Amino acid sequence: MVFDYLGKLMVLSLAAMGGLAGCNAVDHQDAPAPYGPIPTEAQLNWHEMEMYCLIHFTPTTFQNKEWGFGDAPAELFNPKHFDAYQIAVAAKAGGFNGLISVAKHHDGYCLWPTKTTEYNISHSPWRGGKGDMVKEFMEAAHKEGMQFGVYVSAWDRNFPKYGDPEYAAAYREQLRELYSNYGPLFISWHDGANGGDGFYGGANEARRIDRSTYYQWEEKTWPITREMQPTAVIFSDIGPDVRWVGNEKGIAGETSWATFTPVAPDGGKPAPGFIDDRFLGSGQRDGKYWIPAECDVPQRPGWFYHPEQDDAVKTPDQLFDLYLKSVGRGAAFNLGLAPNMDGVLHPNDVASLKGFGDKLNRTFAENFASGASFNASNIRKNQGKHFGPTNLLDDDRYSYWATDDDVTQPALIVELKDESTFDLIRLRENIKLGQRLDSVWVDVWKDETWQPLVMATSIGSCRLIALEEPVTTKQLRLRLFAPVAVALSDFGLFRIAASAFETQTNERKAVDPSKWNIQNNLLDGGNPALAWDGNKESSWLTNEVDLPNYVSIDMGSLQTLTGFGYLPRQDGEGAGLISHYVFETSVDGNRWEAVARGEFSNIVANPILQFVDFGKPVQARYFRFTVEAVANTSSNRSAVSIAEFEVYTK
Ligand code: FUL
Repeated sequence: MVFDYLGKLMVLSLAAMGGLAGCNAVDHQDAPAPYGPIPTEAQLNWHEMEMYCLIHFTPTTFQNKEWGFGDAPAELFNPKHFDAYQIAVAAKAGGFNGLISVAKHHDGYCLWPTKTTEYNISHSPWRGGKGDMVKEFMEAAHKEGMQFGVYVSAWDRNFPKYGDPEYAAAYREQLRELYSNYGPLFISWHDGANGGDGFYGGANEARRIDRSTYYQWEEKTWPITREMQPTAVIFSDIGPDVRWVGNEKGIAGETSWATFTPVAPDGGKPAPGFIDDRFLGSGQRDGKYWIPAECDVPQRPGWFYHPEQDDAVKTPDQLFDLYLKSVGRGAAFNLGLAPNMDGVLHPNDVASLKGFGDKLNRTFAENFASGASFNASNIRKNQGKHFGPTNLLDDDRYSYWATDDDVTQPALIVELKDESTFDLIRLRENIKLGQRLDSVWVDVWKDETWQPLVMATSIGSCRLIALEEPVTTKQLRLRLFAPVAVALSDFGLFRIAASAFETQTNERKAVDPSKWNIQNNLLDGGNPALAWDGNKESSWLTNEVDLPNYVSIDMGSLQTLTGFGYLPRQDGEGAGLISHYVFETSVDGNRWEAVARGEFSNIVANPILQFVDFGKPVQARYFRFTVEAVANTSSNRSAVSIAEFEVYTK
């Protein structure tokens, strides 16, 4: 397996360096000319992978946080039963084709023995300080026949010189180390979150950097990737090879073009974390570059493991739905895996991955189009062997049915071998020739006439169309629309398999808010009751207020509290998302005790329920919630928004 994989990457790197010619009909003298931007060899490899996993595991796991501040002692990271194979095997069972190690997250802790900072795995008791977790992930991935990649956070909340050129140079050195010692990589993943408060060697302050100039991405940083890892695609908000899809829900736009032109919010030069995000999900039909989307989404609500999320693991059906909305829209599916403090995946995560993999296997086991006969309105130069529709049924993503240059709206009648029932249609273009199709209509023959069934735009590397109801037929027709000759490589019909799945549950009981009265409210404006009306769609949105500021609530009677939950607004708007808070309780409404204080990390990209566990039960009749700061502003005057606020009891 490993050898196959290394061999493949070697061919890829030769191709990337020398422009090795392929041997399919793309190079045929009569092949259509490519249309628009086309993918590189590294991008083709990435398209073919379709699905891979991203593993978040650092001291942050041991702090039950989403973003470590950079101050956790290095010894805290001690996963006694760490098993990279358990994780790789589970991912493989889910059908995933690659693993990405978060080699360093925003907390700055390096999972490999780097020379660039003391804040690294060699100061952990794990493997007696001799361990290299990145290497163990790589070996496990290769053993399971998966490709390997690295995520290295550019933001570093530990590094004392973060913000100075010295850190930017150290970051590049970290990349060099990772590019040297961990085999050929399929991806180098660069996050957009960058700058803000942190430990910074004890400075404990907020630091902002100029996202477009600090890292010299194009001038100095990415050339290192190109030189040392020519097989790797570079992922970031702006590509240059793979773009962020603009959300952490795992969903690309219904229409999602592989072509895209990144621009900064001010119309100027973009950078990771500094981009006009309006077209990240949809791409642009006339985009200047081939920069397809990657849909990243955690398997649980958060990227890191939190015991209270054990019952919120996405089910196989949910994962399959995300697969349709990512891979099925020409993007990749990057699923976040979160090992627990032991260093393995929780049984719910393992079971869900297995259920998802089984569902995929069973769904795609039978292609009802195989054995079909075709009647095409046109075949390029009448050369059925090279450009005929039977090429749609082989497993080669680059063999294809093509039309003559002046036939841009062809039709294809498909006569199935047997009458069949299906609810999933797969279409693929030969993307070596670009993204050519504007749209495709699928019709079925019913009641002696052609009836339109469904249509889709942006076909590209893979388009999966799930039907609302299964359809039974023997004859279909495709109508294709393009500005140039078409080059369709695949047509498949499938039946989505059912799946059964059960998680261990972990119920939380919320205190009844109908008895609540506001004791004191310094968060003026809006309707506070919308924050405890049970409706996730409505929010309490205040006026601009000075921060920090608070609201205090009388719950009407003494309660035993175990934690609280803040659900950020769910309407996709960014205003008023709380980033820092204090939660206090009181028995008499006069004397207050702080029971929790902290950060709601990653609230902008992933606005999920923020659950805070108090660690031990607290008796209180009153609680006071202080908003210390909101995300995405350095001003201490801002609106505040709360979709739902809950406090939990035993
Ligand atoms: C985000 C980060 O801020 C999250 O913590 C996580 O790593 C995710 C994959 O990317 O932008």
